[in-house]
Parts: sequence; structure tokens; C-alpha cells
Amino acid sequence: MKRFLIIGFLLVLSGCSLWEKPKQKTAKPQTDVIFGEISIIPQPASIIRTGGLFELNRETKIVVAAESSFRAANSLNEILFENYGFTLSVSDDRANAENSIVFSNIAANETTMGEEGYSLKIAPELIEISGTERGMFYAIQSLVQLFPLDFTGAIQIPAAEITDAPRFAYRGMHLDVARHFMPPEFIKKYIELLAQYKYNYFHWHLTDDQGWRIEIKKYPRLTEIGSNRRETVVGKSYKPFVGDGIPVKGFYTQEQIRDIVAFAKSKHITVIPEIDMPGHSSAALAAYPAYGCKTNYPYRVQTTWGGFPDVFCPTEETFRFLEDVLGEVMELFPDSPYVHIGGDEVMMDHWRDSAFVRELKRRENLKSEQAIQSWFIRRIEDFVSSRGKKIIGWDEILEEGVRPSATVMAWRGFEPGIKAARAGHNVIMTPADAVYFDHPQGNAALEPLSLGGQITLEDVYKFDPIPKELSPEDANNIIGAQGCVWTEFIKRPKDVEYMAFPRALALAEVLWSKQRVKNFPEFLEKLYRELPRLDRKNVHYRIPKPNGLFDRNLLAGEKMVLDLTVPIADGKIYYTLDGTNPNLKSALYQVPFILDVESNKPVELRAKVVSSNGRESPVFIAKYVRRGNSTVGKNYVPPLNRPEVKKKNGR
Ligand code: TNX
Repeated sequence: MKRFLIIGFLLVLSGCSLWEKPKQKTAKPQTDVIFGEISIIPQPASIIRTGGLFELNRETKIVVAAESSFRAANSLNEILFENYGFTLSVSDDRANAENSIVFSNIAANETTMGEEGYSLKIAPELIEISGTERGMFYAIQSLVQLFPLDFTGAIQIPAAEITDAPRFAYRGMHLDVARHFMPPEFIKKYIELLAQYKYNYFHWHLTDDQGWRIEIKKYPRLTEIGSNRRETVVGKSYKPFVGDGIPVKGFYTQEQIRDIVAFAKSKHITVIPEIDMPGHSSAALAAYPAYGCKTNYPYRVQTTWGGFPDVFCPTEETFRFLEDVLGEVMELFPDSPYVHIGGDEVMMDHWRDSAFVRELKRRENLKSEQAIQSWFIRRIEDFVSSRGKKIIGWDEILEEGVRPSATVMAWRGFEPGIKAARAGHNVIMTPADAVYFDHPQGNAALEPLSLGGQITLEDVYKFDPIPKELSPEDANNIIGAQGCVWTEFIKRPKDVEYMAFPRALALAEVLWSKQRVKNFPEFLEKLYRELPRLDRKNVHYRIPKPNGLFDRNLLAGEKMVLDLTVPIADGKIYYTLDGTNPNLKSALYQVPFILDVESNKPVELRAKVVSSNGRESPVFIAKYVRRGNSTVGKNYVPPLNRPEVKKKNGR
């Protein structure tokens, strides 16, 4: 019955003209996607080009056999509708399979492609998609990247046979909503974008010193008090403190959380909640000071960044409180096998000062404050596992031993990850120097205010979650990696987008694609085709650096040919050579030319890319240095008519 209702709904959806957007503008030739290579991020394991094209049009039918394929088909229809304003009819009639997209659901235990793998066969007469429900969902994410941006009567898709499966089981992105609250609609947008690139986990950092952002029914003060910050430090003016006077508020109600979790599930993303303990707990202690070790202490929702001595006191009352909180949390995230309990950066001064803690140490034979931290985490882990879930903690939880069942997020470099993998823990690699997307994407002086050293798109692409030191057996314990977006200096959703994209696309390829099919220049080519799709979704990604712009040491006599290509469709490059930052009045780069670089007189080129809708990249700098005698070639003819130059600059 339910099944027919779904068919009915889809038929109505596809046949009803009210649902159709006005036809797309004027006919325009399709992009070179059809004739060019097949451009998919993350790169599939195997693509075999066969001949011809499949033409998807309004008459194309979707054929499904099982309920799980209905859901997969539905997600294809959603994408078609959102982008082109129409949907396809869905039926279980396999009789005439011409001009159709046939979904075949395969049970996970009956496929060699694994739980997440898929096969996508595009032939001129039909498209066949097979896999588990999740696998079919990923097949669709690949398929739609082959569609042109605009619909001009038919969507032509190059024929090919794609077989695919991920390299890692854990492919995550994180978002800190404690430092700056992000509205529920944005969380959904973020999740949708992650799903598009085959991520399967969203790690939601919900509590920290500067804000508690999840409603807990039994402890209403957590959000009444803990979700309100009076103001925020301006930039890095901690001492003396300069505040901006602007309150930061916001939390997610349980209803909103359920809605987001269900939305994520429909996109095959598991949401992992993080409740940080025993440190990073100022906001909770501002609401319930009784669970700290100090009496008459000015616990408050912090307005600056860094570490704070506020810490949960390991009393029975505190454990009861934390178990109540985690109990409610686990009910809100029924599909997550994990709860993240933080465990990072604990300052132990308050424990050291506490008579209660000294007595506890004696009673439990705990030799150090670190040992209390481990004892604390083990108690929490016992509770979490009694509810059938596993804990994840930041790598500090390893320090005095934690049970092997705990999954470790290695953030302080590779070393803790190596240690944890050797000790038999499952490990998720999140080394700050490689995948902390709150770090700047280029020269920090030219980027928005941020933390840490630069991590470029290429750095992310070249990151390998498996450290070379590990034996193949221990390497199996590395279940994946995750990009982290801490939001001390990232205030608004569009700032999150700027920091996360396009680096999250590079990381998606690290996590999904086999190493042998990875190639950074090809990734950049694919990115060029993919960015307009992000524009379509109003994603405020950071416009990448023009290709061909990098520092050069020139040999005597070597010509410095400046040959740049714009990294985005319809983009323009403005540049200066006098050390000032370029703007829209600066010289417009049009064709390759020779730059005079005299001996021992370095030239600094500053460039900025501006998109057709007026969005500006940061300033990019390249330095050209020539040592020794120069004989700058005066006779050089710029390759004006080189086809690749025309193609890229002409769009
Ligand atoms: C370290 S990573 C932290 C966060 C900060 C981040 C800034 C971790 C477990 N703790 O509290 O926001 O660095 O990059």
C-alpha cells in the first residue's frame, strides 16, 4: 500500500505542471562535459568510456523494483526538480526499458561492491544503477555531476561504465556551533553539500566554553544561561580585553535536532553529537556551578578563546548530571553508533586544589590528574556502552589509558594517531596541520583573520590519512579522517562556506578515491566544472588561485612568460606589479605575456580573481626572481590563439 502511495506521489509530482519551473532561458550549447572527460568529484575507482550518449529528457522513465530503490529514485527526482524544474515518472514496469534509468537494489551481503559501492552503467538506450540503497544514492551523486548546468531540452550524458567504492569507511566533516551559532537551515545546507561529495559523517560540536547549544529538557538552564554569550573578544585582543558588545545566542531545540538528524539520514549522513567534557565546560558550569570543583567561583560563558580552568568535578552528582544529559542526547541521535565526549585540553588546576579530588585519588589509587581524566572518561564510556553506543574522544583520552573500544580522533598531529592505531583503537585522523579548515587557505596576511598555519587546497589534496610508519595491519585501524571547522573567527554561515569550500572537495577525494586514481591537476580541472554547481547553491566558496600563478626562480636568459588561466567560469583576473593590492581598476589579464624580470630585481605580481557575479578572491601573490645576467626575450610572440587559452578565458 505504502509502495503505491509513493508511486502515486511521484507520478503526481512528475505530471503536475504546477511543479514545473518556467522553461530555461535560450538554447545554449552544452558544456564540454559531454565530449570531454567524465568529471566526477571524488574520482570513482573505475571509469570505462563506452561509445555514444544517453539523452535524458522529460520522457525518460525511472524503473525501480524495491522500496529502497524508490527512495533512491526520489532523491534523483529531487535533484532534477531543483536544477531543471521537472521530475521523471517512476514505475516498477521493466517491460520496455528504452529511455529509462533502472535502479537495482542489492543487499549489502550479496554484493562484492560493499555497503557503499555502486555500479553506474550509462548506455545510449538506458542507465543502470545498482548497489545498496546507500550505494545507489552515491551513484546518483556521480551521475548528476555529468549533467550540464542548464536544461535545453535534453541532458546528454556520455556513455560509460563506472564502478566505485570508497577507500575509507569514515568520511567526516565537523562544525563547531558553540563558538558561533549557525542556524538550522544552514546546518541542513552544509549536510546536503557534504552528501553531494559522498561524506558519511557530520560531527556536530555542540558545546564548549563559549556556548551550550543543545536543548536538554531536564536541565533547562543549560540553554537559558549557557547559550547566551554577552559579547565576543574583538580579533585577538585578549589582553587587555576588547569586547565587541554584541551578544551571541542560539541553540537547537530537540525538535530541530530530530529534524536535522532525519534530514541527514535521508542523505546517508550520520550525525555525531559532541558534548565536550570534562574541560571546555564553562558554559555548562555557568548554568550549573554545583558540578564544578569550586564554590563561589565566577563561572561564566566565556567571551574569549583558548583554555580555561573550569572543569567538571568528578563527583557522583556530576556523573548523574552528565548521564542524564548524555541519555537525552543519545535518544536524539538514534542512528549514530557514536557519541563524542570531547576529552581535549583539560586544565587540571581545579582538581589539584580540590579536597574532594584528593580523597578520590586516594580511594581509587589514581596517581596523577591525568589518571583522573582517564578514570573520568572510562566511567563515561561505561555509561555510553551500557546504552549500546561507543565513544569517540580527542587524542588526549589516550594519555593514561582508555578502553580499546574508544575511537580516537587524532588532532595533535600524526603521532597520537599512530600510537592509538598501534594500541588497537579505531582512529579518525584530524591532524590540525592538515585538515583544520579554520586555518587560512593561503598567506594569512591576505586571508580573513584565522588561526594556525596555512593549509592550501593542494596541501589538503596531498594529505594521506595513513601514516607511512604504520604496518598494514595497524593501518587498518585508521578508519578515515575528518575536516574540522572551528569557529572562533568564523562568525556567519557564509564564512563557514568560505573556509570549508573548496577544501572539503579535496578532502572528499582523499577519503573516497583510491590513491592510484588521484591526480591534483586533474582535480583542479574537475573543480573548474564543479564550482558553478556550488554557485548555483549560493555557496560562498573561496575562489581558488589562477592556474599558472606560482613563485619562480628564473635562470639567466629564461623568459618569464606569464600564462594564467582563471579558476572559475566567466572569471576575470586583475593584477598589479607595483606591490599594491589589485582591484577592479587594475590591469586586466587577457592573454599570456612576457614579464620583464631584471637580474636581482625581483618582481612581485599580485592578482585577484573576480567572478561574473562580482565575488572577489583574496589577493594572490607570486614572486619572480632572477639571479645572474638577464637577457629577456624581446621577440616572444604570445600564443594568442592557443585553443586552451581561448577556451578557458573565453567563458
Ligand atoms: C583546538 S581540536 C581545539 C579547539 C579549538 C581549535 C582551534 C581540539 C580538540 N581543541 O577547541 O577551537 O584548536 O583550531
